[in-house]
Amino acid sequence: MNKPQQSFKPYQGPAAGWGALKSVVHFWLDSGNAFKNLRTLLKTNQDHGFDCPGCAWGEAPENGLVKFCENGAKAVNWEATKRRVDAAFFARHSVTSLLEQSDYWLEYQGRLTEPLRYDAATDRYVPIAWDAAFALIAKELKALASPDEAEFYTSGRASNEAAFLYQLFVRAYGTNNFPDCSNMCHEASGVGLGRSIGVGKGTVTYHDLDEADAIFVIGQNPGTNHPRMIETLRNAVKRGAQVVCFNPLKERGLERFQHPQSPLEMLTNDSRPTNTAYFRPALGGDMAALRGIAKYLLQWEREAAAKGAKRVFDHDFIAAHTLGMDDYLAQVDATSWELIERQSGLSLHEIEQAARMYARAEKVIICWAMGITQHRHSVATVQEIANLQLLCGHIGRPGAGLCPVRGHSNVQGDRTMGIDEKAPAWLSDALAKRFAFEPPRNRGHNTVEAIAAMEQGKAKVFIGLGGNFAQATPDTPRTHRALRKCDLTVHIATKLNRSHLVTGRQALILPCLGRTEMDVQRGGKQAITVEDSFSMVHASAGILRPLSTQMKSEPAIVAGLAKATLGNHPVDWDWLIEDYDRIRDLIADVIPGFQDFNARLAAPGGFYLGNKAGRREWNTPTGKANFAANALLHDLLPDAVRRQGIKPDLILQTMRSHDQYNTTIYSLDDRYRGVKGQRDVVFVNQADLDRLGVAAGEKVDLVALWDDGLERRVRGFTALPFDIPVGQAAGYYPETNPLVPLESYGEGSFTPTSKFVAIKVEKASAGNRIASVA
Ligand SMILES: Nc1nc2c(c(=O)[nH]1)N[C@H]1C(S)=C(S)[C@@H](COP(=O)(O)OP(=O)(O)OC[C@H]3O[C@@H](n4cnc5c(=O)[nH]c(N)nc54)[C@H](O)[C@@H]3O)O[C@H]1N2
Ligand SMILES: Nc1nc2c(c(=O)[nH]1)N[C@H]1C(S)=C(S)[C@@H](COP(=O)(O)OP(=O)(O)OC[C@H]3O[C@@H](n4cnc5c(=O)[nH]c(N)nc54)[C@H](O)[C@@H]3O)O[C@H]1N2
Ligand SMILES: [Mo]
Repeated sequence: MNKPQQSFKPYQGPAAGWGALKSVVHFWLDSGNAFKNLRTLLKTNQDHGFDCPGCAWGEAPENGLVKFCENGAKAVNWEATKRRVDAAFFARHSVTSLLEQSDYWLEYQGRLTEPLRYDAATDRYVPIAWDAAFALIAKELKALASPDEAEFYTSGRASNEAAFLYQLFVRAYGTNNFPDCSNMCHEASGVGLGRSIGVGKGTVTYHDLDEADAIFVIGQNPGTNHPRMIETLRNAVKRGAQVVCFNPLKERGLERFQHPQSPLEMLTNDSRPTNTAYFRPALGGDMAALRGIAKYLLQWEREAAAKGAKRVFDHDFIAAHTLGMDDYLAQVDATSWELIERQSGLSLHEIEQAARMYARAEKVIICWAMGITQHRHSVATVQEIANLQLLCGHIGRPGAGLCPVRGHSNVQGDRTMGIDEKAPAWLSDALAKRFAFEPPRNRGHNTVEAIAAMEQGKAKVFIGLGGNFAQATPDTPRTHRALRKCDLTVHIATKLNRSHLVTGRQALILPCLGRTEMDVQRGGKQAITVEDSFSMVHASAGILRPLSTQMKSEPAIVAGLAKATLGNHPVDWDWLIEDYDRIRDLIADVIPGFQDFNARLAAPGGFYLGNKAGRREWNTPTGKANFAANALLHDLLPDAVRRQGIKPDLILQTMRSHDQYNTTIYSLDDRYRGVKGQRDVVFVNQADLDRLGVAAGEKVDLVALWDDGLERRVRGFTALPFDIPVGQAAGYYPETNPLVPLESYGEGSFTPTSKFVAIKVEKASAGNRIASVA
């Protein structure tokens, strides 16, 4: 691992293309497993292959031989490395010394290959036998005054089988404390869509996107985070559809794309546009922009009605399927153009242009991701997206619908399997009926509440099924202190990360198999299943031989935990994991839509779980789709910032670079933004740099504004002049997470407001990179 050269030079090329190919080859060779991994890459997303451990974008079942993208290839090579982190590694490194290393360095060290226990006396991880590890966890869990004193985190890579067993174990143990990555991600989509259309998932399938004549892409950077979506957008532009982007940054993947698997495009260095219109709103300004679109549509609808011309709204749909339009339209009338313009950061002319494209299209799909969901008013914004689509009947028709583009490759499936702190009544009923126990019915902790509970000493055991809780969550120093207060922290993981080093009084690391690896149980070779953003469920089976016989599959680890804690209650855990078909039979009994699960998996590409709203059936208390009459926020700045009485210098969004997967850092480069060899950077408009008296390349401190008396500061960030709207800043996650206050979360979603942090920019001060909270 060489020390990288730092540079910054705006990128001119298209997305993907030669740069992507070069990058794939680099990570492939660097895995130390090049020969095997070529075979591995070709099995990505194929029938009888494994599901890409990257994003949750779906597949056209009929597509050809190569079904991975640049970033999927990075994810595969990263997992399938030969490097290992074992007892010998920890003999060389104390935990305290490892804490000095970067997140990038930690994961680069390789795969976890044996179960490990933290030994406080030597400050090192030392080997522990699996049975002893399970027994230790069981002892701590049984010693708690209440099951609600334990937190069971899930990251979205866990398979359906692992997730189902996990929730079964945890509920049989007695709690609904299921903080999960979705709480920090698409929670607002789940809550908002649940209220509006009765299902917290997207309504479109892969093929709908090929039929739409307008695709709106809001608050999403698919060139990096869902690269296979770019081809869909390019094809849409090619066939004359509108692709309308709302993003404050000019993201390369939303501008031009060169297909790395098209020899002609590569050799002629040809590239194609991926949008037909690009709007750059204020951070958090999308709801105002969408309200503006609705206001134009309403104006045109009234004009059409007066003239007896073709109507803008779909009145048949509205009458048959919806409730609440009048209240909503009253709210639209009551929203002033002045507020819309000020809050959206767009001119009325731009909003009118977007509204025209919307109104002209017969079939509209709206896609969105973290630019929408990580705000205080994200539930209301998601509902505003649904309002628009309801007005014009763009739900439950081919080529039209709602498309929250999910993050982790099985985050949607984990929720389907019951990883949900708000255990729905149907699930508790189904579990009670199928098994001999009464599941808890109270609401458990989400991620923000879990941190608060650990901070207050109300939660004492933390178990993480994957992920990197210490780094992915907000208010980093505070969250670390909360984790350190625990009696026991346990991480089921593939690779070493900082969460493993932020130990409770006792700590364990349990090494698990990844997607790429063969999983052999008593009943033979096993496959797991996942669900993508389009509700397609399919099987995934790894092909690589695991680095060590000491690694266990996630279902086997969960079963081991459960058996040690509960004995053979409510199921015979050992018997279950001999053959995952048995787990799937249980899923079929409990989870709607999974009847004949094992048989249906045989179909190439898997099966469609179905989506009621996609069939115009509304699983809401009213039995109809609901318009939501939310007022715009009067002011996007939270009260806790305004009360402090200091005007923010900038509003910061925290986002992903091209070479990272959440807290996994593949390299310190961000190709499309022209950044090399560095991550402690802040992108700022030149006019703002001038106003703040900061020179390009100067080191600064970023300080968050919040009125609770705690200091939130990151030090020594390099200011980079960037094409970003005035008043905004952008930095990388997780480096900027110390700036996000734990109490700054979405109304109704509890999602940390990672895309809206009010900051001051100060001259760089001396001290640790992250200032510790007072
Ligand atoms: N390679 C790779 N793939 C990934 C991931 C990864 O880290 N790496 N992560 C996975 C996960 S878990 C997720 S959730 C997804 C995340 O996928 P994205 O949501 O695309 O991820 P972010 O980098 O957070 O990007 C947010 C985008 O929203 C824009 N944005 C920020 N604030 C606003 C706003 O207020 N309004 C608008 N209109 N735009 C805004 C930003 O400029 C940026 O382009 O990707 C998944 N796929
Ligand atoms: N400031 C800010 N914070 C954010 C975000 C943001 O945009 N800005 N985004 C949020 C979002 S959208 C999300 S989804 C969360 C992500 O939060 P998490 O899901 O908790 O984090 P990841 O970085 O995806 O987790 C990476 C770790 O997972 C483990 N891992 C990888 N593969 C496997 C596997 O197959 N099995 C198991 N058991 N472990 C595995 C590895 O040890 C790796 O180190 O972060 C959130 N935090
Ligand atoms: Mo996510």
